[in-house]
Amino acid sequence: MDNPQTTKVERNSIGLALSDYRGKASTLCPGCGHNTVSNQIQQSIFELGLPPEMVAKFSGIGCSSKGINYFLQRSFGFNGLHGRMPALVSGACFADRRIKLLGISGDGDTASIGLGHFKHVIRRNVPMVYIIENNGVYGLTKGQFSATSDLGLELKRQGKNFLPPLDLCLEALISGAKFVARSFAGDIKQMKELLKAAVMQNGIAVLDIISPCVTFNNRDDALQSYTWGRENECPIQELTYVPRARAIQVKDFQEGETREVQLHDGSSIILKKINREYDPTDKHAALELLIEAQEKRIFTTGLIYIENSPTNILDEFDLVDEPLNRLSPDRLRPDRAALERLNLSYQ
Ligand SMILES: Cc1ncc(C[n+]2csc(CCOP(=O)(O)OP(=O)(O)O)c2C)c(N)n1
Ligand code: SF4
Ligand SMILES: [Mg+2]
Repeated sequence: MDNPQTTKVERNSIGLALSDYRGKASTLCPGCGHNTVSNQIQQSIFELGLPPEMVAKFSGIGCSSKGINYFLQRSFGFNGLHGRMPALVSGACFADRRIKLLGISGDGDTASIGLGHFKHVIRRNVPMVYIIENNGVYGLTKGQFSATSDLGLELKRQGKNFLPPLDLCLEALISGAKFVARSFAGDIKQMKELLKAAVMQNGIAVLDIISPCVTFNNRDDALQSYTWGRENECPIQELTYVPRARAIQVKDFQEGETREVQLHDGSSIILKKINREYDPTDKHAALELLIEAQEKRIFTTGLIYIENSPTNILDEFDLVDEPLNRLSPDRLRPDRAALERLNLSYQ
């Protein structure tokens, strides 16, 4: 007999529970922003109804890069070298074009040692979601300044940072990224909707998430701290990702206040204006927004730029849809017997 006390487990469109998308228990500091990002990744892949086995996650080195262990335990995964995650994803995308590729990186991993790789993976439009968990320090090696540390940031053991920061959204935009967004670990609703849209993008999607390091860079006045983020975040829109199957039911949004941007698979993202007219399909407006944010220290979050990407790097190559590593032995050519005959002929 059913126990009436038993609570029903929520299932997604393919019948899986959220627990099917979990990873190992996190070993990061309690309160680290990276833990929130991991949670929202598993939540968004669950809500999208993607089988975990159709996702592969890659990273470099850093607390952020350790994060791939803490979500989607059933997915493929590879923890690589510092700053070299893009090279791994670039190789992997050719193995099976149906797999969704997630790259997790830190601001040190991307903006310092890996900047060249970051820019080239964008230029090549590798179909992936590139997530930077940006805390403005090298967390893993005990809090040195990174290339996104704020100018004038003072840290206990480092002194004062005298170098200006790089803005990774700006770098992504000028390198040709067709999806550029910024979010904040303290704004989980926005982050989740952006993650879902990013996963459904056809080419590269870059998501710079301000993800505070509570151990080395969380003073209230630090640009990448929770307090500063909560008090200063200026979202440019309220976002809702609408899957293809539900597109028809989304007519309750008021025209004029909202804007729908279609993604290549028929799903869309609904953008509800907050406090300024902003068109995320206008690259010049996106550049202006980012430069203004940098100059005036405005913590702008949301979908900064989107351009539908009908093709990506894989379309430049004559690839079959079904990857060779998924073919059963009886469909391989030459077959085993023919290979053996060939080998014998060389003896
Ligand atoms: C080639 C190389 N150089 C330096 C290091 C040392 N190292 C490990 S992690 C790291 C920086 C990590 O910072 P970030 O990417 O911002 O990640 P976080 O820990 O802040 O999440 C550095 C410099 C390394 N592992 N390999
Ligand atoms: S040192 Fe910082 S970045 Fe690393 S786990 Fe702790 S809070 Fe997170
Ligand atoms: Mg960092």
